[in-house]
Amino acid sequence: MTVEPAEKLLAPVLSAFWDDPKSWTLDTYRRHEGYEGLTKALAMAPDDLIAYVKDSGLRGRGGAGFPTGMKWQFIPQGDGKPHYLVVNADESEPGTCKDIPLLFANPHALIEGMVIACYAIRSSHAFIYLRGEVVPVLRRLHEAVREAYEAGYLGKNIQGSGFDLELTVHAGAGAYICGEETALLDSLEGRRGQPRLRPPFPAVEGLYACPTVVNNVESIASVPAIIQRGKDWFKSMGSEKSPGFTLYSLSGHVASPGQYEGPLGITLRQLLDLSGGMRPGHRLKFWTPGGSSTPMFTDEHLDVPLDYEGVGAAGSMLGTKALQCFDETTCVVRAVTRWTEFYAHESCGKCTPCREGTYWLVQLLRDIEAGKGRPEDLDKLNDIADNINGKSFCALGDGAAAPIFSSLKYFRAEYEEHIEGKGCPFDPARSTVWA
Ligand code: L3W
Ligand code: SF4
Repeated sequence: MTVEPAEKLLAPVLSAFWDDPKSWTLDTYRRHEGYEGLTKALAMAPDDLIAYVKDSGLRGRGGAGFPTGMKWQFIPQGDGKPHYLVVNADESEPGTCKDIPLLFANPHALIEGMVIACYAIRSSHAFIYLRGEVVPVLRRLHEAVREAYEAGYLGKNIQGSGFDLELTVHAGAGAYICGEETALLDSLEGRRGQPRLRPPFPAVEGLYACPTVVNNVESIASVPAIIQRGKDWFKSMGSEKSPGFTLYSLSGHVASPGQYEGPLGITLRQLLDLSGGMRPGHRLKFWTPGGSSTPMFTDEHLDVPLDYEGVGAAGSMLGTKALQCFDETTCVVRAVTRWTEFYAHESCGKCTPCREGTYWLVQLLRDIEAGKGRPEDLDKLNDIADNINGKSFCALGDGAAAPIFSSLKYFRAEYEEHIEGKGCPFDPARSTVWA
């Protein structure tokens, strides 16, 4: 696995020893301060631990950036009900490739973080909901959980603290919608994965109708380092409202795709400088800051700080920090068509705007790409996306609308070229781009 640290800016944390031989074993993890954060955490009172994570400013790394400590604080205490922690490892957002590599190379960071989180929210049973297709990761995770039980980091009376925790690894069946937290809970309960109405949020009524924290893999895996090295160390990186380090997935027409760990607030220009830039002889045309569900950017946005506020102010969302970069040889209509086909395929069908709207978007986009588009189709695309956005039951609908709006905003002329020229200007048979 290739890990290119953003070394000029920050020493890597979660990816610090991914290149060590057998980086995934307990022995290697312990050689790198593994489970020392847990020892410190178990010496704290649970409420103090929650307050500490809240003060660190850690925000959810799954897409929405919700404050992690605040989410833990929502779990009612003294309610007599079981509490659960569910880790969302159903990584499926197009372009996103950071949780799976993290689990493959360093699974104990997640397990340690889970024990700390469960101690804080007073949960005695935790679950990892893993994307089912990644069988090698599933095997490695099972092995790491076995090691943790054997070493007394899981099970009864963890490290002599009197705290007990059982951890279950569950493999999903490969539906994108099961990455939506409430669909994930339905799937984990054995039902068809479809989003639930919120509120009640999972923190009040989640798994088996009990208070449940659902956190992304990277969010929980970041906790041990925060406890071990301190919240001030964490806050010394990133920006005031988006502190800390994070994993970026860099993909597409770049010289060195891979996972890059750096502070929040770094720019794509800096990441490209560190990683060798676009592939030789080509220039950036458009990119996504957080997967295809986030509005696309162009080369005018290279200096946007990659934190929640910076990306938001520039008109998009940080999302999963999946930086998909496309050069001038890419047809934006074709890229948007492929993404929209994905959303139409993965739409769970529960609500009409998304189920019907994504279908019609695909029909229009395919026609335009094939040279059968009409001038009025562009307004129709916009109208359909407008009827999906904010009117769907869950965030998948908004995600499907995002590339339509943003591509029409920045590349309307390219759509028009397809319609007027009755075909794709990037088609090798018609184009000078490929010559
Ligand atoms: C208790 C309240 N809890 C909010 C919790 C809520 C959830 C979290 C964020 O979508 C985004 C989406 C995708 N009491 C609460 C509360 N919460 N208010 O906070 O909630 P929310 O609704 O802002 O976001 P979400 O529905 O969880 C997540 C975007 O992420 N995304 C895709 C992600 C894909 C992956 C992946 O493949 N690994 O993560 C890309 O951008 O569009 O906007 O926990 O319960 N009052
Ligand atoms: Fe299902 Fe799409 Fe509606 Fe979400 S927006 S509930 S995925 S049909």
